[in-house]
Amino acid sequence: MKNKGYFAKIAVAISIGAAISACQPEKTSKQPEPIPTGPTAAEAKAFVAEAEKTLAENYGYLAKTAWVQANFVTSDTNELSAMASEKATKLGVSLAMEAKKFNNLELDYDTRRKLDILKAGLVLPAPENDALTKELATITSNMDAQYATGCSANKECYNLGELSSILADSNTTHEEKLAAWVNWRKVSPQMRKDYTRMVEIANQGSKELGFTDTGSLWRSKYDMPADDFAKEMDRVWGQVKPLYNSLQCHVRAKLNEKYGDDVVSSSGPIPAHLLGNMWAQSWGNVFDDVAPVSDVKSIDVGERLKAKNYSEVEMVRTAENFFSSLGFEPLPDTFWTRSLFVEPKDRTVQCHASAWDLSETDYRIKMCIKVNAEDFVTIHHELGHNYYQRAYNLKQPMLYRESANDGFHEAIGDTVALSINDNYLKKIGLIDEVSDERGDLPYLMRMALDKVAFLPFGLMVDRWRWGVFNGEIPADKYNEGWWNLREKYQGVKAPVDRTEADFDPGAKYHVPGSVPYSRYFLAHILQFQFHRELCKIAGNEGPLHRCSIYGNKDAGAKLIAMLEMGSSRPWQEALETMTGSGEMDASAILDYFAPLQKWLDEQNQGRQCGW
Ligand code: X8Z
Ligand code: ZN
Repeated sequence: MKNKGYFAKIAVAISIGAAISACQPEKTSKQPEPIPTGPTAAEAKAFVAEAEKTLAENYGYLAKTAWVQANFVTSDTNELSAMASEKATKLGVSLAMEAKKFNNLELDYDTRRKLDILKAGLVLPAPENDALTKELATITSNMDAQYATGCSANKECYNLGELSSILADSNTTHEEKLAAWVNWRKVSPQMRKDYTRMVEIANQGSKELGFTDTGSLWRSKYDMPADDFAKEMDRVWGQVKPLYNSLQCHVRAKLNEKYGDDVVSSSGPIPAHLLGNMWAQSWGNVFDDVAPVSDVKSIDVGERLKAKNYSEVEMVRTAENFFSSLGFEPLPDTFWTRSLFVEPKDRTVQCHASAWDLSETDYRIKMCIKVNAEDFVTIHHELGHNYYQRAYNLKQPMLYRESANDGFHEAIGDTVALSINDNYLKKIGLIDEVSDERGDLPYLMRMALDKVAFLPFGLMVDRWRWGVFNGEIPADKYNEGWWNLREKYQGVKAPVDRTEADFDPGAKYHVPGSVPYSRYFLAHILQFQFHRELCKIAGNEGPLHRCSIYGNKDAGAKLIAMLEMGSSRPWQEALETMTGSGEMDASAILDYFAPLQKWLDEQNQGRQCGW
């Protein structure tokens, strides 16, 4: 599965520590007291081998329990899943503790790297205490189920898909949008108590593992010191912020024109319910309100899919075909029989899209697909996870069966989806004509509304969690802290007064689900770096947004080679293999949007930007 962190990969606690300590020499009274010696390099190696074996043996059970829970959300599956995750956490903690014992040894590269992976593998470590481990597993499973079910404490239930459609529709009134926005946030206040407790327990667990808090544990997974990683994100954000500010400024001006000063001010943050998305994280749905005027009609992929009567499964087949065109093997038959593509009518499922590897041959996605452009891209996103999983599962030992860093995992499908442009759509018969350069600005605007608008959201979610975990945002200021960051980074504000009776972070899947979010920020930068490089390999000479790598086996081979590395080398090396440089670099996204940036700057002349 691809959302719970490494130790979601494991199930049953088997103490391998016992086997290792049984190898210590026996003491006898006749011999002199031996000088106490620490563990040896050979023991470290043996421990790692045993850990990989244990993890592999236990992976399938946990994965299947989680799959069943996400596909049939009931109190029973919830309980079963909590039991499995409790055992997995215990095993994860015991392996991490054991791994720490080898801290001071000189070791070969792989043994050291694998020990480091074991030490930082958990997302929410519990302390070594049975009751607390059980409590943590229970509250996290409960929050997950509450989000999937969409019911408030007083049993009013909401359908996120339906509410999202109201926000996405540029013809609904702002009052209707506000009601949809507020209603979804009635689901989360009940999570606040559990969330607070979760933070306490996970922090205690993180401390036992030697981290100052859980946020520091999360930041330590990037092949650099935790503090440097936070600075690295800031550096990259600094590169793209001017582009974001220009976009925010233009969108605000257009929404101000549409709704008037009483609803959208022309100088402050934008009310969050008017940006076409439940969390104002990507703004593609306000395209019609903000698009450059052009004499060529801009292609709405969703409309084309509907016009051609695409089914949900056909959308997935089309995405598979793209990956096949790059040289990836087709997905196994079981992918098609075991995945969930359409929201079932007769039961509750966790509709948030995800991709799963249940074994080395069993890959699936779970998605409540709608026939629209956004979901078409998300399907590519999810398949990117599956192809990554298969690539490293077939080449790497258990502890390297992960992406170079979690941002890489999130970037692969998106990279491929950057090639969904007119040139590609014509090749697959979805459109008849490729538009000339008059179509460029509208196309870039569509892309920016999704990709550039996302960046500060991708950054702020974990700024909030880091603050929560290190105590800078105390439990009685969770909501205030959330909206301060929303405003600071995104220039977006709550459309109505919020108080600490609300728990708005809980209305975003990844918060109750404890899925770290920095990965998406990284992915939104990396995918443009990958795209630029793959386009170069494909011999593209035109602007980046007109390049499609569809059908290019050389680009595919480059991509596959990186995926097969899994997490065996530091991510900087994986990046270098792919792009020739190990630096995360926003110049690719800036290159891509350069024509739009120019246009936005012209539009914004005379407007007061910033908030
Ligand atoms: O959660 C996802 C994927 C699954 S990893 C659908 N994404 C983030 C979100 O929906 O908030 C993709 C983009 C950001
Ligand atoms: Zn993803």
